[in-house]
Amino acid sequence: MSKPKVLVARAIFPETIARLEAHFEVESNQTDAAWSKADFIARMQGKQGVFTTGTERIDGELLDACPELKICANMAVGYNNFDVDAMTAHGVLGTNAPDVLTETTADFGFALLMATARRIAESEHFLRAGQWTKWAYDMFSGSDIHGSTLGIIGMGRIGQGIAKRGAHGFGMKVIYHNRSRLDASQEAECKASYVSKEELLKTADHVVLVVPYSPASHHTIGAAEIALMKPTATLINIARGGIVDDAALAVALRERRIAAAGLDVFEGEPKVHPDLLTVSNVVLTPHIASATVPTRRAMADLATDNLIGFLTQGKALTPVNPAVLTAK
Ligand code: 8YV
Repeated sequence: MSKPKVLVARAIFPETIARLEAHFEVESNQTDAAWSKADFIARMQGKQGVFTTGTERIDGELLDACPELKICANMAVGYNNFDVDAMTAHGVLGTNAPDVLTETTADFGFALLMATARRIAESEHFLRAGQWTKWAYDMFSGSDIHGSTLGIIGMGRIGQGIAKRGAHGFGMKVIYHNRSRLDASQEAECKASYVSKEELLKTADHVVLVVPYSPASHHTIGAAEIALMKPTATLINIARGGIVDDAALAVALRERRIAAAGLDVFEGEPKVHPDLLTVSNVVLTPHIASATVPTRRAMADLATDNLIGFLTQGKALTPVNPAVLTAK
C-alpha cells in the first residue's frame, strides 16, 4: 500500500522530516520563505496531511481546493491560522502544540518584562554606540519588578506560568483578567486575584498580554485602553499581533503616555509598524517566545505525533476540533 502524502510547509528539523518519512511520502519546503497561497494550494494537491507552523492560513478556499486533506498539524499552541469551523465542516482535523511550550514561553514573557522595565536593550545600544562617557543619577532609571503589581490579561497555561514567576519569584502582587475565572486552587497557586479589565489597566505597573487571537480579542489594547494605564506602566505582548493596536501604541510610547513596551508579536509580522522602529522605549523581538532548542523540538515532535497518530491510527493527541474524530 502506498504511504499517505504529507506536506511540510516550512523548513524544519531534519529529524522531524526523517520521522515523517518513516510513515509518509513527504514534500517539504526547503527554502526559508513561506510559499504563496497559490503555491501552497498547488503543493497541497494529493496530500492527506500538512505540517504547519502557525502562519499558514487554512481556510474554506484552501479546503475546497484540497479535497484529500485530512489533518493540519500546527507546530504552535495558537491556531488562529485555522478557520476551525470550515475545517470541521470539511471533516479536516486540526491539532496544535500546547503544554510543551508553556514554561519556555512564560520564561520569555518574564525576560521581556524585565528587559523592558529595566531598559536593558535601550541601555545596551547606548553603550555599544560609545555614548557612555559619564555617571548620571538618572541614567536609564526604569521601574521595579519586585513588589510591583503585575496585571495579566489571558490566564491560560502561559499566563499562569508568568503569574507564578511574578508572585513566587519577585513578590509581585498579581491581578488578572480572563474570559472565565480560575478556580480557587489555581488562584491560590498563582497568588492571583481576578479583576475587571478596566481595574487591571488602571492599577497594574506591568501589563502582560497572553490572550489567544480571535476577532473578539482584536485590539484588546488600543488608544482607549492605553489611556487608562499608569504613565509609569509597561506593556508586554507575547500573545499575537492584532491583540494590540500597534499604531496607537507607537503614538502612546512616543508621547510617553506609558513608560515602555516589550513586543514579541506584531500586526502583519514579520513586518513591524515603522513607527515602532523609531521609538526608543520599546523592546522588539521577532516572535521568539517559544524559541529554545528543546522546546522547538518538543513542538515539532508533538505536531509529528499528531500526523502519525491520525493518519496511521485515526488518533490525535491534541485536537482543536475533536468533533472530527468522533464523526469518523
Ligand atoms: C511559535 C507561537 O513561535 O505557539 C505559538 O502559538 O506563537 C509560537 O510558539 C510559532 O507559531 C512557531 O511555530
